[in-house]
Amino acid sequence: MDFGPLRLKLGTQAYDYEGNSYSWSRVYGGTDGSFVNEADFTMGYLNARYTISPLSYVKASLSQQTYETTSGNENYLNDIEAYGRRTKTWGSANYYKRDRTGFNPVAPDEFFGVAGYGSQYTSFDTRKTTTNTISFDYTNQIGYNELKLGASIDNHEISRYGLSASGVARAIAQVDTDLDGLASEQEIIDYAGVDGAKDWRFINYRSLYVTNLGYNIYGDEWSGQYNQDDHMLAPAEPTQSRFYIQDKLEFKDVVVQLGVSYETIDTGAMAPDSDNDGYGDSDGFNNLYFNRQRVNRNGDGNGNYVWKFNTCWFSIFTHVLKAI
Ligand SMILES: [Ca+2]
Ligand SMILES: [Ca+2]
Repeated sequence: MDFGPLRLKLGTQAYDYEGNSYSWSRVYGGTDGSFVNEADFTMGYLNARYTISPLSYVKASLSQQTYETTSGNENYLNDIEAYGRRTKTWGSANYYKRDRTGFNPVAPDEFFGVAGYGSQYTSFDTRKTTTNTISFDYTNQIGYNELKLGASIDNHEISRYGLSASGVARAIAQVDTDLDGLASEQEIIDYAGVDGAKDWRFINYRSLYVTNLGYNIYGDEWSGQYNQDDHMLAPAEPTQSRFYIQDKLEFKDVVVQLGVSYETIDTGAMAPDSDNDGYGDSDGFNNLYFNRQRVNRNGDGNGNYVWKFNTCWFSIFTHVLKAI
């Protein structure tokens, strides 16, 4: 297609990866329970170049890229409560000959003359980053000068969830008196009492090194609202921006490049801000309100120390001076 001085380029790229790693010493009776990692990447872009004159042009670009990677036990992957679930059903990926504590499987080396831990892979981790970029550059040749200026904005959305899922299995095993691998409401009440049962799940997950950004602590994706009961958090959305201007001077036997750029990052993070100036402050942090072991982001109910989006900017100036 001929758009005269306008040239467009549209492109896309993607890959999908799945890797398994087996550790025979960890697995009893085969490869069940091994580690799996899945990753995919997609990218699309639109580049435009507009020729203003034989000596000047403008380039602009729009792109989006997404990278997602998840690793865990291949039998359960996203099903956190199934990690290490115990069942007496022979042939099940969840089969365990339990020891008398009820927590642990009997290690294979107690049956056979082999070295082994009798454990399954019990960590889970997933992360996803989407980046949208918009940029433009302008170039103009004026005599000895090649003048360039441009700007770009990158907006990221980052979510992540990870925990030591073996702790979930242990917590369930602690209350699971009928040995079906599940913690029923009644079993939790029998163990922790009616009041204790309300917090039982929260308290158990909290201690498992849970990382949750764009998720609650149980691994449910962002629902659109912060929630102190399950600690639902929004994905991180930092924005980076950059502006630069440079001049390249070409003489007979020397080239001089001079430029300046200005870069910023806005983390888009929330913090308790007591005086509304857009920055978290000691008064805000010193007066956190708690409710049943959760930080209560609603403050004292009178609008004090409410969590707000805080602006956090930083800038880098660079000067380039080069002679060749
Ligand atoms: Ca049960
Ligand atoms: Ca403040």
